[in-house]
Amino acid sequence: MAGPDVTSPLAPFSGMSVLAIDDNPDNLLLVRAILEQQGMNRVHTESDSTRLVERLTESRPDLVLLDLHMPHVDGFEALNQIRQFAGGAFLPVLVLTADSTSEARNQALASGADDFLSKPIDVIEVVLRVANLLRTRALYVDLRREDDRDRYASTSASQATRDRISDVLANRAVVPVFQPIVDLEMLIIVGYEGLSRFADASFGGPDRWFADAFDVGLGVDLEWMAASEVVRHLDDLASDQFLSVNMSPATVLHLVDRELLPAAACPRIVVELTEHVPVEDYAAVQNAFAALRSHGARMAADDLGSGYAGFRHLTLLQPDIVKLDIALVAGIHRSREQRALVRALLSFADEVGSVVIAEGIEDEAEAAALKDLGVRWGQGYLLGRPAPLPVRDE
Ligand code: G
Ligand code: MN
Repeated sequence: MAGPDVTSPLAPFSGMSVLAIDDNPDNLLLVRAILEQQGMNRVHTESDSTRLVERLTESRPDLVLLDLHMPHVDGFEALNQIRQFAGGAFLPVLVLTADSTSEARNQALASGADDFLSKPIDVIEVVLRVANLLRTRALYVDLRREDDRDRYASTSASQATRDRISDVLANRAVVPVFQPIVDLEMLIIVGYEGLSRFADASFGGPDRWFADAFDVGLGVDLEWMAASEVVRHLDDLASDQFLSVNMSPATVLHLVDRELLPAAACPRIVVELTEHVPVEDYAAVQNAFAALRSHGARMAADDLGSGYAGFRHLTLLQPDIVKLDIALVAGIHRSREQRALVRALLSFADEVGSVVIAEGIEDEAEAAALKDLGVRWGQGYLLGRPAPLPVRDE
């Protein structure tokens, strides 16, 4: 037997499996001789077409060479069986037959043959056509392998994320920090926003942790746990200070079936509806919040001016508190447009009885501009960074 011929068009495919089906053993010998001469080393032949499926199963071919006129199972029936066996995978079939009529050719091609050659055969043509079909098959196999690898990688990545979040949930491994909300005129702390910090920052900041949790279906659980850890500290605040907790719309809905805190604590609680996720059903959010609200809890529209939160959001949510996003606040002393927007929102809030809090105040100039406009409460690095609560002496 000749070794692989590197100059053969079939050289790159020498390890691929070929199955030839023909009721004439002489034809099979010829096909085998041609292919093996070109270096193909997995050539299988079968003269009994009733054994087709069995041979497909054991030889796992990358290409089938198929005769048309055979007793019992003819080429057309064989094409059917091959398609069924392949089950949607790309398994090329080259029909090789003594029947040179155009009817036979067209019918074979219409029945799903990928190529058609009739006798007398030209050895070079057979080799070239086989090479073309195997090249496409190799491409298909490669792509499918890559696809499987990607799918595997992404399932194992999300399994790792699920494990990481589950760990945090099981150990309640989130640290609440508190950022003061300050009366800009009197410079006294009127309340705190509770935020969450995660010990391992290598996966990103808190926003990333919550987004990852939502990706693997654990977002509500993580937000709920974080909110519970925040409200546990309510009694560490002065009794005239309020405490603000963050929730996504999906988490707010669970205020119906889970208890966040006793009714008596509600008057000092603000639930900030984070606005990085759109609210799909305002009525559901209102209903879920109704019980807490009836006990005196307030709702804040968070991050106004950043994402989805627009006028429609304000009218449908009817928040008690409007929190202006840092995007509206940063550099406000230099921007007539930002001041005009804040003035409009202040007037709106005043009209409907809400209070405005400016977030992300980083310097005196911003604080002064906001105070001039009439914003009563502010929050930001200038006034205090998120931190564990100071120990209070009673
Ligand atoms: O979406 P929400 O407003 O709840 O997010 C508050 C986030 O903003 C926190 O992560 C907090 O650390 C951050 N933050 C608070 N004050 C400031 C500030 O003055 N400047 C900036 N850049 N970020 C702030
Ligand atoms: Mn917030």
